[in-house]
Amino acid sequence: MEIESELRKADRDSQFSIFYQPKIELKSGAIAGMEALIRWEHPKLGVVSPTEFIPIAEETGQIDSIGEWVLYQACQQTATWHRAGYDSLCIAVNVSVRQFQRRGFVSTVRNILEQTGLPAQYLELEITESIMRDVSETMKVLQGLKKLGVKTSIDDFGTGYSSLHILKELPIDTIKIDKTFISNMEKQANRSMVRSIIDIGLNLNLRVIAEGIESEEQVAILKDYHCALGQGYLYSKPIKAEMFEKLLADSI
Ligand code: G
Ligand code: G
Ligand code: MN
Ligand code: NA
Repeated sequence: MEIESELRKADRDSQFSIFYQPKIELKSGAIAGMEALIRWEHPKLGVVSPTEFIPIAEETGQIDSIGEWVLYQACQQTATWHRAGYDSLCIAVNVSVRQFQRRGFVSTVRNILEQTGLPAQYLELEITESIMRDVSETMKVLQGLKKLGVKTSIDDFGTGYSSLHILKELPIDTIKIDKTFISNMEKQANRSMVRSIIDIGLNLNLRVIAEGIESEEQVAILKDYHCALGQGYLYSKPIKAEMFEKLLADSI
């Protein structure tokens, strides 16, 4: 498979980069943090989307080292921004199930925090609902991360293997409402769904973030439902670090 072998050969530091998409406090409009999203530009293949290469990397196991690379870069960049004065920014990093369940994952995270100097409470790991398939293993890892002080979030919430019974037991911090619910909010049924998800989150003392926000109408509804945080093209697409710095400078 071409992608697999090209991925193996890829010089990370020259072909991979990380884009950042801001997370916004809906009430104030302030930037609360950002999500790190990997980008791969191959000299011949051009830009390869993560939706294409991440599943392959998950199958082959390459995700372990790619994921570590992302985590390190994202923590290092955030620590740099903290030193520049933006010291309340939180960084969210996507973690594949395979990576999350790999032995030693918690130590890897601890080492990266030590190496980069980023305090643990400013790191959030985004994992999907499929981690709920192996509750006892998931519980151990989540407890290890919690002990470290790292935050965790359930990404694409509402689209996957989800059990409210399990959700209630997991030591997580945030649920991230999937963008498919947000994009269809002009329909009453979808609005009710969004409202219910937010209420579940609030009742479980979790933070709730809506992703895929593209209009002011959506923001107004989400604020009305007491959703604290949002993310989406209305605010910004995922952008390069230099562009993100401009956004930070302009937002003061
Ligand atoms: O940025 P974009 O919308 O193209 O991302 C597409 C998909 O790739 C999303 O599901 C996103 O979570 C995933 N993705 C992006 N960066 C990473 C990463 O660093 N690690 C993992 N595991 N998934 C990522
Ligand atoms: O699975 P995950 O939530 O990590 O994926 C994030 C993906 O969603 C990224 O590829 C990002 O580019 C995309 N995304 C972010 N905001 C929006 C938005 O407002 N609209 C749409 N359609 N996609 C978005
Ligand atoms: Mn995500
Ligand atoms: Na998502």
